[in-house]
Amino acid sequence: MTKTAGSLPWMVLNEKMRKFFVLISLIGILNLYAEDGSRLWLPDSYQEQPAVIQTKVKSETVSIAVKELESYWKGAPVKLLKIKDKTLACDGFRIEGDYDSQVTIRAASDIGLLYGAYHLLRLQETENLSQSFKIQEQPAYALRLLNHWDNLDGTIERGYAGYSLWKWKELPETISPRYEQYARANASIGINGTVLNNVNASPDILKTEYLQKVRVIADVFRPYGIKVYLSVNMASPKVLDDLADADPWNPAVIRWWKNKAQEIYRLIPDFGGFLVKANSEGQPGPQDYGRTHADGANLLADVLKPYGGIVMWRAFVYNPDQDDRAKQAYREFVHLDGQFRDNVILQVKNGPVDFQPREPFNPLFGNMSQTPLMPELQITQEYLGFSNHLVFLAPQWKEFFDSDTYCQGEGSTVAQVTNGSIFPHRLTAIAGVANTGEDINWCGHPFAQANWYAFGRLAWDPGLSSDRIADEWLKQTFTKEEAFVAPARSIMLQSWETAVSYMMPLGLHHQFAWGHHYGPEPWCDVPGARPDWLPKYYHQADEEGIGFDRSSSGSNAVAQYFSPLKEQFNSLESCPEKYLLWFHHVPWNYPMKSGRTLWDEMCYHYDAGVQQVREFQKQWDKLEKYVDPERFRLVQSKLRIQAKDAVWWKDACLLYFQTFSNQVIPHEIERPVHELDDLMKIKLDMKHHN
Ligand code: GCV
Repeated sequence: MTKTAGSLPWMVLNEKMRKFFVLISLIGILNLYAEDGSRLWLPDSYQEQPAVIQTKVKSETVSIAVKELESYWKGAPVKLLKIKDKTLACDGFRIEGDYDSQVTIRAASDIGLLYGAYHLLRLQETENLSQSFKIQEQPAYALRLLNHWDNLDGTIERGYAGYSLWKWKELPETISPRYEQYARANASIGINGTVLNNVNASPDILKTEYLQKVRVIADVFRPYGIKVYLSVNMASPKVLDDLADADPWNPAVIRWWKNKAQEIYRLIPDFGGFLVKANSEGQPGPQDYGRTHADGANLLADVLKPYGGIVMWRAFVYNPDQDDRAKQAYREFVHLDGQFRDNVILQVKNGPVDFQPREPFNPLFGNMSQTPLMPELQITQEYLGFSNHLVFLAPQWKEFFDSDTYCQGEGSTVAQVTNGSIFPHRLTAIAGVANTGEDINWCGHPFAQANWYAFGRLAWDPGLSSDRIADEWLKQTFTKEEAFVAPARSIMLQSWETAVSYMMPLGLHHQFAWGHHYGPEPWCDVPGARPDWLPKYYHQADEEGIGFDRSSSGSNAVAQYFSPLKEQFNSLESCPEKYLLWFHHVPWNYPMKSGRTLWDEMCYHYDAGVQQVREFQKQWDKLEKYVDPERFRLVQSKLRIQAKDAVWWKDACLLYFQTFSNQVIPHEIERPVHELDDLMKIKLDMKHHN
């Protein structure tokens, strides 16, 4: 089914067709076999007798709110009121009322009313709404964005749910119905922007031909409050129009970008702005011409400024010539603090290396008071088992948000440093690298949808607990039955720590195979390869011990943190064990808090990870009667893969590190089932994923 730009599905259905679809969806609901996961967490119990919704506001956005409530709200009449109220930031809303008599949603903007409508429906699905209620909600970050690493040929870098949702070849004529479904899903969790293309950006995205396609997507997203942004390649003027160079100080280059901005805004008046990966992993950038990151960012900021656009400049930079990759973003950016235009925001990955299973927070957070910083989280599971492993990421992100930077004394958490409460920047934002693709269930693994959901909810309110988010998602996605929700939630809440245990416990990081980031290859050695792309660079295992010494006697990365954190990380005794091998090279016999030696503790962690996945399998199997067969079996089969992979990780890492520790694996632990030599021969064909 295709449709014309800007129209909504219910507008194109006549009454007969509507009834037909209601019937079809009823059959769908009754037929558990039809549950393919495409609905996500969105409401599905479409009612023939629409709810009573009153409003005087006339806009496409508010019509969506009305339609959603008419279709799915089962309670008393709802009034949507637009009011002038400074306590409601532009996207915020207030809901007051009683399930049985009257509910009023108030907001200062149309999109606030839509967010209020989705919130009300969420409450209906997840809480017991018999009491009267009064809720006020405001987002923590003004801009809540997804980043798609989607290429123009339809592939997705680090995407594990099929090809891209964006059908560039068909656009602008053909508009996939999924564009609107995508917008609806995002709006339901408060996401208000999306970067359509990969940060490893093709200059082609700025060709007129592509901008016309982007315009059509922007038109579909607009009523849902979603702005479109693009990743741009800094060499675009040179590549697309044969300019002599792409030097940000060259007047011809400046003119080129000015004209491009004008062209974009003529097509898309509310275009959000640019995301830039420059001088990183081979991407061109201002340093190619002896200019700084600030020079590059400011050039783009100046051309976007008249239209209200912003520049999100990434701080993901590293260079093999330097001593420690983890220190480099800080080194390149802190001295530029204060030099960026006010419509530039630095986009910083949560950790100092690269979305590893667990990292301490990036020390840039708290260290650039004059520059707004936006966290970049990775929803797609590049380093956490792709779409095969069940890993709920809210606990990882909570650990990050709640980390105390100490930049203004105790209690200066990453969330506060970035949401404008400690450094009062006008621009606040957060990005998540999307895990969506054209798979029918959007994300590959049914539980990977929970990470998309969790990102939206935490971008709105980083104070929400992982428990609450898991609970909400399960109830909306599967069933409200507590006998299902409680055990499934418990699996979700343990799953991240479990994956860390069987992959890289105690601060180990980047032990992935060359060519893909799925399985283990701690032994990997590729002649001539960049040293900082090899696991050995990170584990540093030798006969003495294991771990990267980032203490004051090593690379001194600890010095980039504020006191008392730097002292805490610096000392072997006070460093939290979860970060131990991140900051220290630790002797194999070092006594851990458990009373075990480091070697034994590592063995226990790997084994615990394996045992926990087996436990997840058992718990999941017990839930069969609550879940439709289709999703039940898919999760079941993926847990089998995860269990096998966990053993693979455990055996590979323990057998390999044992060649250095020369110690036995504690006898009470399950024995390895592989030979190291065999594991070293495994070469996965991951072409599709790279
Ligand atoms: C889009 C890591 C990933 C790359 C990714 C890069 C980035 O290196 O493996 O695929 O590129 O991060 O975030 O720019």
